[in-house]
Amino acid sequence: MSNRPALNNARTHTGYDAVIVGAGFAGLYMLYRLRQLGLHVRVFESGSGVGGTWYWNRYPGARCDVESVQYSYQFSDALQQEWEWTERYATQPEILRYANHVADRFDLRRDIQFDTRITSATFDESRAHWSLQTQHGKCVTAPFCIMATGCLSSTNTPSFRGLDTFRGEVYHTGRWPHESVDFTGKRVGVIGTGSSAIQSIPVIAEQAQHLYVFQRTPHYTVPARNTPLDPEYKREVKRSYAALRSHAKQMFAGIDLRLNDQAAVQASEEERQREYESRWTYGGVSFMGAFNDLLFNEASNATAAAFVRSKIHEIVRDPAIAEALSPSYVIGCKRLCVDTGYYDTFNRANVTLVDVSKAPIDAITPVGVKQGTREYTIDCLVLATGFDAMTGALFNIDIRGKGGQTLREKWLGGPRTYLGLMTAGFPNFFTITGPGSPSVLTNMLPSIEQHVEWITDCLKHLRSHCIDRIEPTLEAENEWVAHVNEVAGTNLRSSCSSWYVGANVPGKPRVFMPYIGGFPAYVQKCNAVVAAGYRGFVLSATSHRAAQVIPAPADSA
Ligand code: N01
Repeated sequence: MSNRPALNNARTHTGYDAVIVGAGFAGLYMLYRLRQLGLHVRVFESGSGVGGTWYWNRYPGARCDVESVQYSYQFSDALQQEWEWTERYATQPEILRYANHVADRFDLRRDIQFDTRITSATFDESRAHWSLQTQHGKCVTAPFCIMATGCLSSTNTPSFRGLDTFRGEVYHTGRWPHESVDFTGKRVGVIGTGSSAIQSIPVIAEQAQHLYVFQRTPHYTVPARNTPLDPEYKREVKRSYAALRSHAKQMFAGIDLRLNDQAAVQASEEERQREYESRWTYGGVSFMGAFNDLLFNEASNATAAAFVRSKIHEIVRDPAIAEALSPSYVIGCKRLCVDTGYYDTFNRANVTLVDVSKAPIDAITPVGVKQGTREYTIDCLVLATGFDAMTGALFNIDIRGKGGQTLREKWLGGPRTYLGLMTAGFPNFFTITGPGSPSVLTNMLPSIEQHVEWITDCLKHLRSHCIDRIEPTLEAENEWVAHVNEVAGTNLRSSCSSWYVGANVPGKPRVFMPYIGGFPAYVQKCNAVVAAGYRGFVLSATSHRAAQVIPAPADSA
């Protein structure tokens, strides 16, 4: 055992200073930082390898829609200088190679236990530690429990009648097999038309004998314009990485994007068309940066939505299919998708769009998908039906805080956190990119790094002050939840049925889960809380020290 100071007197010989659940980008970096702090840490990962979402989401065409030079860690300049991204948007295999490279480069694997799902986490008040149970019946203890379980990791499989009777293969985009899947000569059905479907449909269509796309709601998508990265561009990025990263941190989504600080309603029709056209040609999510009011003003938003609809009608030859593919709700409300050849795929003779918006899928039969009296015969079924976002992965674990209260009970009406980092009644329990933080509305990598660094600094602070317990006050939490809801109410993103509000999972409370105040403002708030001595948190020592209560200020929001 090393001579580093232990964080908690209650640590047992079987215990760790901290347990991290998940070995995706959040878990890997958390392990790296806590190890640097000298802590004895164990990571538990249900998969057989690192990478989290990029370990599981291996569906055809999977790639990130944040540009590769930005969707990467920045904590190590040596790492960002040595790693070579090959394309503007990295494919899933390339991102997974990167995650593996990070794990090896920083020698992280020796503290990660793979193929081990955590089934429960219980706070033991008398010993002030967390007891975690693995699927193999083992128990580990640690004073600190850190959830790096991801925002989009618990898959959503709708309860289609007869699904278990289907005789062909069923795949979920979020749990794609590791072996290669070949659809050549097969009749394939894809249910869903979100980001995962929009990326996989053009690739599956090229292989399949026939592809049926079952669409409940059309999603807006813009072209990626993916391309191999030019060596000179890469050299330039590497020369100026620090400036790029620091500029990105000042941007709303933590991404260095071209934003136009002009309102769409103030621009002329001609200016608007020019701007939208230029962004359509450039490609990617910067389309929504065309004007600064697209997510705040319905009339402005309608101009961008109409532009995309006009593009769909330009690309798709059959006007009825083009119309069926055209969304009518606010653009950007459901997450904007980024595609390569999606709309054009519907010009293929071997692709059929099936509208299930008015007449839903009745059942899956042994040989196909049934809608009313019509049955679509297929050999393979792809469920691109998304995730139980933000809370699903946490609820899959039986988490119990003080007094045996479960997280499920506490969040019955929707997630309640302070800063998306902690929740009252669950001391020493952290959620990396948890609900109530910007997370999924931003580039996940800088958001992960910011949370990991905040938690690391927090544990360092506790140790240097001989404090072994931290928990938000209910008052601070209530104020934060109210602020998160208030900000969401001002943004058009909360105006439709999306996974942001839990609408895709029957029975899930309709609450806008991420914080939509923007990355820079959020970081400022987190830093201000620390500068004020962990305002809104109760810091206490289990034994001889009196609790320090730092009250939440009126302006904690
Ligand atoms: O999931 P989704 P996803 N009957 O929830 C449909 C990230 N991501 O995996 O819209 C019929 O968006 C559902 O229909 P509707 C990204 O943040 C990123 O595609 O609810 N259809 C919808 O069409 C993304 O937003 C990347 O009416 C049903 C689809 O299934 C998030 O993950 C790539 C149904 C689900 O779409 C989730 O994306 C991929 C039913 N009963 C994902 N139930 C990149 O970085 C659901 N649907 C590029």
